[in-house]
Amino acid sequence: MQEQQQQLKDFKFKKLLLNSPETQTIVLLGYFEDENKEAVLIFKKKPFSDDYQNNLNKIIQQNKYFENDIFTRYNIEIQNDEWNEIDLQTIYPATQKLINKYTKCDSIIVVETPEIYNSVVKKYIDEVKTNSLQWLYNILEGKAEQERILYQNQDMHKGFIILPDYKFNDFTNTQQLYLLAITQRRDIQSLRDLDGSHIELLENIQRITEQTIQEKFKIFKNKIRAYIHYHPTYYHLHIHFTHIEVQETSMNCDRSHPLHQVIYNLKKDPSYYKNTPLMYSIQSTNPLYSQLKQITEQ
Ligand code: M7G
Repeated sequence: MQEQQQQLKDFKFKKLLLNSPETQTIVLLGYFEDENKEAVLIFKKKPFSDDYQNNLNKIIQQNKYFENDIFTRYNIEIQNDEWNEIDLQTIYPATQKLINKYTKCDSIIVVETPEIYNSVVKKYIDEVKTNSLQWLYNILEGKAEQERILYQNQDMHKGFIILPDYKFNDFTNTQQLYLLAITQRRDIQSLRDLDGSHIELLENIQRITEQTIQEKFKIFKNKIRAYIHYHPTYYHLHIHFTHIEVQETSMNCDRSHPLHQVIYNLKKDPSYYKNTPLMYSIQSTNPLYSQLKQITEQ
């Protein structure tokens, strides 16, 4: 403990990797004694504790900086209290991969027209589509996570498997429920491949997953979000089902397409996802980034 505190005092700052007002986090890169052994420090403001009256009594400064009608904002300072506490995670020595993970990267908004999809994106998906899918094939082929499966239908065309996402581990905390429905068929890489012929499959997945969640976790469908990512990380059709309390950056509107909306769109127009422009954000670490940046800057 003593040694750790000493080290923090000796930290030499090199670079700011991230300053995020949304997550109230800053990430610093630096080192302790040896400049070649880098350290990452992640500072995050802590959630409020619930000792309200005691903390309010400790306000020592109150400066108004905004007022309009009934709306007023202040900068306040609280003496010595847990509301000011900050959580610090250190990674030392930090690998380049971890440094990249915590570094803010540039992002752009892409409106992917069918032309952009057909000329650039499809080629990329065809090249990488089976990359990193081994974990998912292991589940479908009965080689991994079999004890976690909640429902399965082995039919190679109509079948699918429902199981917990690996982010959901504490089954006693059902407010963190996060399930995946993964299709047996391997020919649907993404939302772009869906057409009217898949409506029955999607409706079955929706109905059976909602039933399974109600039976196993006693949660009604009005507490469940079901959505598909475009672009996903893994190009094999899977649908996310999360409890409404799950706060995940992965469900942000840049990537998530609600399942009920997808089914509705396909019913209205069986070729909807072949013809519609799709908007998303893409980070500079994505291999498609430079090509799409060039196209979208024209
Ligand atoms: P995605 O939409 O392809 O990408 O979702 P995202 O990760 O950017 O959201 C894939 C989902 O699969 C994510 O929610 C992952 O947490 C989950 N996942 C990834 N892996 C490697 C596994 C795994 O091995 N087992 C399980 N059960 N879930 C996984």
